[in-house]
Amino acid sequence: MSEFKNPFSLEGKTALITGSYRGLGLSIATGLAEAGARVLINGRSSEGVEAAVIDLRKKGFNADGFAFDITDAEAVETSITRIRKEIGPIDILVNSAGIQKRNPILDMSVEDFREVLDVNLTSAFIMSKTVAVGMIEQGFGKIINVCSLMSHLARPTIANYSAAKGGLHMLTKSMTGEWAAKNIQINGIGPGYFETDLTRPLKENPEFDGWICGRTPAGRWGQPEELKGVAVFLASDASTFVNGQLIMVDGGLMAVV
Ligand code: GCO
Repeated sequence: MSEFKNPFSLEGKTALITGSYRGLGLSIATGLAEAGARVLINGRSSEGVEAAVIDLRKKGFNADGFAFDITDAEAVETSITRIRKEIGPIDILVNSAGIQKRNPILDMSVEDFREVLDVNLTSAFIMSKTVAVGMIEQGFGKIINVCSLMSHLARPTIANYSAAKGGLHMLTKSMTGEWAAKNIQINGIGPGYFETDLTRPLKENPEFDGWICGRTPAGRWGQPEELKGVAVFLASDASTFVNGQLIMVDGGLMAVV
């Protein structure tokens, strides 16, 4: 009988996850580590990155940290060169970094629009085009873009975030058009409403909390650990013919009016 190879194993793989010292990014990084990957934690805060790496190592995972600004093309180039030299090739890139600056459009500053687009969309362009060079050289790679419910739907006060996440969905498809033939699989994950620091003001608003629980068929908010499985699937050999897709993890919200 042939030896069974677990298609979901990430043993021997190195994954770089942006914005991963907390929130959904940290949960995704933890899930990839649990599947056997060496995980590279990123964020602008060196203290936050260091604390996350220490905690992951305490749990027995193979983790390192690289604090750099993913919106700065030069810093990205320098950091990816350093990672390739100190760690080795990057097999999996997760573009998870994201910020939120809520305001009605008429009250939203151009700066707040630009900053959200920069962190939530342009950073994924910069990171992916930099990391893809090595993936093309080695003949394989995985890019996972953390999109959103807002890649499909809008709601008042988050025009910047929705424009960014809608763009990230199309960037996922654009990367597929150019890199799928190089054996790079590029896909998106679309979280619904999850309990994180970013959504805490919403969860703590009884009216909004009640609306989400009523609007979501599962009747509740998602928990960060519930993103691990789809991230491992898209990062693994179980998805080598899955490309350009956006897999919603939203408790059914997109499926039911
Ligand atoms: C909001 C929230 C959402 C969630 C998530 C949903 O203000 O409505 O911040 O944008 O963060 O993106 O998928």
